[in-house]
Amino acid sequence: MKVTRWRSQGHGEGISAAREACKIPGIGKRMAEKIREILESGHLRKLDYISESVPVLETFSNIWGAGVKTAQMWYQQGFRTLDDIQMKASLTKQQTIGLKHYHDFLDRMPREEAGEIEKTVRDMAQSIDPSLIAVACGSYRRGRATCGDVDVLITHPDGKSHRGVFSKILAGLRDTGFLTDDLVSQEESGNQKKYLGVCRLPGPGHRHRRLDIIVVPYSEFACALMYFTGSAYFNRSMRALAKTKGMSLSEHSLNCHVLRKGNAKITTGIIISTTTEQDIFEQLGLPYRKPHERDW
Ligand code: DCP
Ligand code: MG
Ligand code: MN
Repeated sequence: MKVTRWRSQGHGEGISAAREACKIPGIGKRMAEKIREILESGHLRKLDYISESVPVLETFSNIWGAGVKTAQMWYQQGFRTLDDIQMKASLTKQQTIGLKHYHDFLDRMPREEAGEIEKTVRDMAQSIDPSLIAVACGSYRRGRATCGDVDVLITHPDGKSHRGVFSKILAGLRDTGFLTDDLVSQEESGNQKKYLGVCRLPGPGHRHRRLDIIVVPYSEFACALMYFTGSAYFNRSMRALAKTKGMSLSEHSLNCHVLRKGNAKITTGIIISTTTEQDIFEQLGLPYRKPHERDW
């Protein structure tokens, strides 16, 4: 962290300026002490501590499953390197996997590789039921040249045969050795099921890659597709826009006649049937944007 150092012209002026500063409403004792330290020495020692800890905290919070709080705790326990974490920290199952694949997970894969991973999941799904739809969303669908992970959405056009395929697909992918680790083996959100894990393409030279899979009912396909395509920022703007129109948008549905009191929803409103992403844009009164135009 770069800190601009500044020094008062003369000692006397520094002291009197510090006294002046303390009179400003809202400047309490602690802040006044910091102002005094800077004016007297041209330096704030606390910043040295912060600038030392920042790169370490960043290294630690890049471990999958470790957030800022965990990183800070480890720093306070005296750990400074990944070796320290490996040898001394107590890790959750997820963090152990995150540490094992630390460098692979930070490396973004070329989109061609993401395409091969998508195909592997699709082939497995369609070996179970040839009518299943499996499509990679996320940064891949937005056309990015590199992808941090692969986000595969699975559904069935008959509206019911998506049920029960989630565990079959995962079991199949485990049996072939394609899936190597599970981070979250099943997360449920309404009628949607989500898997977060790790895979590796067969053959030499392939790294471990993060893979997310969701299985959704066909009635939620359009909203799930839009959500899972992102970007996260685009999703936030779309939700905010829906709100201004008395509507709500989620990975499940687009609703209208939503009553809110401040930020709280009073009624969930009525689901507007949406078959395609175009329908969602249209209902929100927006011109359609292709996935690669949602990359912000
Ligand atoms: N998503 C969201 N809000 C979040 C996280 C995710 O709306 N906090 C949605 C939008 C994302 C999609 O899920 O595009 C997939 O999430 P990823 O974390 O895989 O993000 P991307 O695929 O967009 O980028 P990356 O290449 O880093 O995986
Ligand atoms: Mg992704
Ligand atoms: Mn993802």
